[in-house]
Amino acid sequence: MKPHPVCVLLLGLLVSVPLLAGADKAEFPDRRPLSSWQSFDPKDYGEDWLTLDRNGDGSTDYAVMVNDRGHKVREVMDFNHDGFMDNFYFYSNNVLQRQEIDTNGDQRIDVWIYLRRGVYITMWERDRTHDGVIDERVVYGGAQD
Ligand SMILES: [Ca+2]
Ligand SMILES: [Ca+2]
Repeated sequence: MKPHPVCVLLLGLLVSVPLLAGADKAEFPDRRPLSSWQSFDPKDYGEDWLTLDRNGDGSTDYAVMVNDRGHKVREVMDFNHDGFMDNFYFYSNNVLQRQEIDTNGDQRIDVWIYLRRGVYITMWERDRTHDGVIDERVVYGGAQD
């Protein structure tokens, strides 16, 4: 009996993912420190920031910092409204350069997404085990412009 094509595909994924993660492991940095301004505590976003309580629960869940030209510099969200910031956006000249996400709400970043021209993903990294160490990285090729 021939295996179902979907089973073959799944098996391929199971085999290929650990190989991919293992191959580059030595190149990965041990830890990725937060930027100096980055905080999971909404109370840390002071007068340099415009803050909002979008769902009206009394806790800040959105903060944005703009420069003197009105361009976004940094933007932070408590996306799941658990009282801690979890999505961090890094801008340059109003264009999104990088997004960092705490996907499981343990107040540690576990996904890093790098963009070109604000929309094209050039690379992403992930801490799949939530231990603070990056263990997966995918780099996309393609024409540079
Ligand atoms: Ca949150
Ligand atoms: Ca996390």
